[in-house]
Amino acid sequence: MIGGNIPTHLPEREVMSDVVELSNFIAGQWQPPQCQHWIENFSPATGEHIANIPCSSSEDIDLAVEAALDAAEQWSQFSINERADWLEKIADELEQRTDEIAQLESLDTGKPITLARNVDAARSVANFRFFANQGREFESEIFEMSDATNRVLYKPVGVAGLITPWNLPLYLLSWKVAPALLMGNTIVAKPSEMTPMTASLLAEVIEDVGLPRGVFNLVHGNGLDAGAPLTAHPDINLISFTGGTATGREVAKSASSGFKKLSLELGGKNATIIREDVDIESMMPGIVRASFLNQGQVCLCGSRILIHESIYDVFVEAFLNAVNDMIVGDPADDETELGALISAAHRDKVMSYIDLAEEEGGDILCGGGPPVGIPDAFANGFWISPTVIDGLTPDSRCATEEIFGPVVTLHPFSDDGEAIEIANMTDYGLAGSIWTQDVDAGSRMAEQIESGMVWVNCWLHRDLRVPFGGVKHSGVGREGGRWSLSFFSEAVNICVKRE
Ligand code: TXE
Repeated sequence: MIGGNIPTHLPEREVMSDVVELSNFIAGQWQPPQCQHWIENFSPATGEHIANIPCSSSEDIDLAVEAALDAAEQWSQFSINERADWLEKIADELEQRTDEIAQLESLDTGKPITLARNVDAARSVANFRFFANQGREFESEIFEMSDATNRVLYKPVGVAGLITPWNLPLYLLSWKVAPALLMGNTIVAKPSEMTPMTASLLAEVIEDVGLPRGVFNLVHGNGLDAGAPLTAHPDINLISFTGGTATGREVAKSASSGFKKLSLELGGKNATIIREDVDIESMMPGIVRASFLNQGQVCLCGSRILIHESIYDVFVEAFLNAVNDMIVGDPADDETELGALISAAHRDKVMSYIDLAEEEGGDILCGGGPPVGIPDAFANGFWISPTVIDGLTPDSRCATEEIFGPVVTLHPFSDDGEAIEIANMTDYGLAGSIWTQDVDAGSRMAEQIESGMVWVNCWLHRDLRVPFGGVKHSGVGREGGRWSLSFFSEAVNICVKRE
């Protein structure tokens, strides 16, 4: 059962009565935090104490940065093709451990095992393979002038500080590690203190494939004690951060004084627009997925559904039927569609928004609290059943602030113009989706939505070559495909004048 199902064969982890003790991985060595302080990690599904992780401090960050600096010269000497081969080896090794990744991710995050297997584990392997291929296809540009030749070199930036959140732990870490390594950087990674397991697994894989020591360093810990010293460290040249907008603001302040290269993937409050001509039945699975994937804890989730007034009642009835059919429960069960929220604090934050919705005049159409009849084993876990709220104005706090849970609000609109106006009514600008039989009209609307990504008749349909990132308070910069290669390198022009 959950909590007892922790692999015990991993040499770097000490297992004491089912509580795993994780270590930092610095200069190729597994080590405890210098201060010997630890953070307790809990299973979201059961509330059980499952791991102790290093509560690292600036001392550990200093050691990791020093190791990354020491390894930088050697790593930069490899050709991009050789580094692509390393990525491929990491992908192969991760692929061998797919089931273990899925189990650890499901245990650590409370997400359904099928999601962890099909999305988290699969995408983590795919990220390394994708960037390996990008490296092999990579060509530096040449710009000829009548009397000179310009060559563009892509040099490593130096030591990359990678900070990742808890919702898609290895998926997002691998999305940063793969291009950072490919372009010749060395790394200090700090994963979320709430989901440390698969970051340690990645470090094991990196050790197993024999990547030179110090090229990849892992420091566990919380944001203030480990994350902040990492972003402030003078020898960190680049920071790639995915997390909340408030934290992103702190990271940006810290990075700016050192003129570090910065990429921020932050929160979202994305609109799902249902036009009057939508085919409700065939599109409903996609719309429900956009609303509740990973318990709504994906920055791209459509947490506001805007519905044309002419089909409002019909759509809402069909939507509620589909939501009520979702299987909420044991994350380890293959049938489960919705698991637990990441922590007690996050569950309380989401619940506070549900309470606020009632104060703001909202009508809770379903959900609104823990699932009814949840088995005893999960009584101490962090659960909220899928919640649908009607009757809020589109400018209410619940409809404009990021809740990041299994909660959606419903809003009618009268024409495309009003839908766009509502969609753009938040400080966020990450993503959105439009559901319609008129794909031309949908595409025209998409252009007017203030966000980095808009899907028409689909959601989170990802081609890894395309730019990924947000506008407004959803972030700074783009990653994905050549945008990642560009971010994780310094483009240098060499101009040679001919005689
Ligand atoms: O994330 P944090 P939290 C949103 C979501 C959620 C809110 C807060 O709305 O409710 O953010 O979540 C590290 N310097 N998203 O508090 O704090 C931290 O240790 C450097 C959206 O869990 O942003 C972790 O590794 N690092 C998001 C990482 O930042 C710091 C996914 C993210 O944690 C730091 C998660 C500091 N001062 C939450 N403080 C998305 N975009 O998908 C914390 N960290």
